[in-house]
Amino acid sequence: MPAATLSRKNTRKNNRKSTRAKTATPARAAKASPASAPTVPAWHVAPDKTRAWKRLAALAKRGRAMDLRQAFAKDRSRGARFAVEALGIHLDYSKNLVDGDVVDALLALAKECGVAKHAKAMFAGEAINLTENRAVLHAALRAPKGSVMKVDGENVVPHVHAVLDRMAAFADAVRSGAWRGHTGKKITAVVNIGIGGSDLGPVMAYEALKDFTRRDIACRYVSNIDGEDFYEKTRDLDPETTLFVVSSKTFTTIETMTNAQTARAWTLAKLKNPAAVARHFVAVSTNAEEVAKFGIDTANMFGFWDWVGGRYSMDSAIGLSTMIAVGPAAFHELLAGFRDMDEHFRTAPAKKNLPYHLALVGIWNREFLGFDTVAVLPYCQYLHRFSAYLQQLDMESNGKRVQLDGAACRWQTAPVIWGEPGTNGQHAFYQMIHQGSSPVPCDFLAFAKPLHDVGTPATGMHHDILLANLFAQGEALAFGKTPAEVRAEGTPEWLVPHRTFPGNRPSNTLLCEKLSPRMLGRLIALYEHKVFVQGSIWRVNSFDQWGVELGKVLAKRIIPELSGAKAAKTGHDSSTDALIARYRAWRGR
Ligand code: G6Q
Repeated sequence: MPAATLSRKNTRKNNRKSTRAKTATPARAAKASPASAPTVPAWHVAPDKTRAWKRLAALAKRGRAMDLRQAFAKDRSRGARFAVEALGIHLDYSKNLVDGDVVDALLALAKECGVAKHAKAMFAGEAINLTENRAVLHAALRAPKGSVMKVDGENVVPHVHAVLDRMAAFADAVRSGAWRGHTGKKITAVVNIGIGGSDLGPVMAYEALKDFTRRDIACRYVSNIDGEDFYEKTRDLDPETTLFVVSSKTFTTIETMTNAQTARAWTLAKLKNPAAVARHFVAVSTNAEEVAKFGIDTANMFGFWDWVGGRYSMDSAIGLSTMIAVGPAAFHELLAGFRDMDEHFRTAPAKKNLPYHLALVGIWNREFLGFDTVAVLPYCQYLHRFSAYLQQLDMESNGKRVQLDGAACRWQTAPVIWGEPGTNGQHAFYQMIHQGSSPVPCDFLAFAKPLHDVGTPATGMHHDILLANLFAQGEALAFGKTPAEVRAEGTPEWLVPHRTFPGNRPSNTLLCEKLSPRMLGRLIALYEHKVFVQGSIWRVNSFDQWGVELGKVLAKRIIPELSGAKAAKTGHDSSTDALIARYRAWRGR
């Protein structure tokens, strides 16, 4: 028997075994939104009802007038005083417009708002996603084997590890070549089809951990319904050596399902035989029924659970492409990093707690100083998708305007998150950050030790130049350049205002030791918990996303109006009607 056939048989056997394991431990049935409003725990105090909030409001005037040059001159230890370090991550928030009173009041705010109690409820598997009556237990995805984390009285950790073990067996089979395509060839390209939470995390992680990936298997990510995405990502691939991972929690998302159908047709156009689907498609989903309907053998399905939100799922089976890329051992290191940060968040006192500080300074900037956006600026090319990932994590979680009980928020919630890697951004939009009319708080992020120390003292050491730029940006934003300093350089008087830098522009610097799967896990969990602390204080449900629904429903109605043979009487507003008519005309319909 040829080796390929033998190993294919073995993999089938493994899958059969693991399917049995999966069905023996069924995923908890999805719950529906409760019919009547759930009770919000009494300790979930609205922030503006706390003493700390009033204190912060009183301190805001002082914060807005703060001069960072003076603050640093007065307190030589400021850089060390307003910094927290844990797990190889040094967070310096001293270049924000804060003083000891502000930090004390922010910590008191977290306490009065019951953040620790809320976190305890989350880790205990309580249904803190109140509008959907679901537990929020992404922390269980990285819980160690043998530990206990319960949802509805059931320990979910064994289920998590059963799936992780199946993923590892599958990833190893693909990596070793034991898993072959329909015509017996080795897989050389893995294409993840997914969108939103089923895409952004896996892409970000693949890019971030590229140095840890094998180069003989390329991973690509198709998300957009725009056919150009599928076209470009597959145009140089061979169906015989391509494996599609269809990643969709619901398996009903129009973009993903359409791309998956297109991928199926693309595969069968060459391989002809529908039996090829079983060798070239696997699914990651909570919906076995839809997976089977699509034609994927549920033996090739990797499950997760309704207590994992899409944007918190990259360390679940949604990370299958990541695991294939970096291997099971490195994926487990990534999980260990998440776990390190979970433990730190759960157990470190708020005063020394990284997620608390990042979150609290953010609330100060957003609410009390009135800054609307945050730029996340990694000085690391491998993290070039990190800001895009955080956009969803932060804005889909906390971009809400009503509280848990439906009352309007009387405070600002999620800022706009945006960013690009440094130093590229410096040559693009930093002008606005330094001299624009609205200050933009920045999170600078870098690793002290490079993965590749490129350059020589003679040609220039890339990493030293990179980090020097990062430190310089924080300095320039905080301390600026006064008109007197500009004049002292002999600048003509009329040019002085143009060349002056106002300073007092806030930034955090996150200096980490070295990028690794473990460090990446720590960083992602740091931001997950930062978002949690903020959502908790803002008293919003960080785990639903009703705001994405309306557009989807309207699009479904418009699709036939665009493609129908005859223009229908659509009855939209005059703007939408005219746009539809123009589209049809230009498409010759
Ligand atoms: C994330 C959101 C959303 C979701 C996508 C894809 O928290 O719920 O971004 O991940 O809409 O959904 P499916 O995985 O169900 O296709």
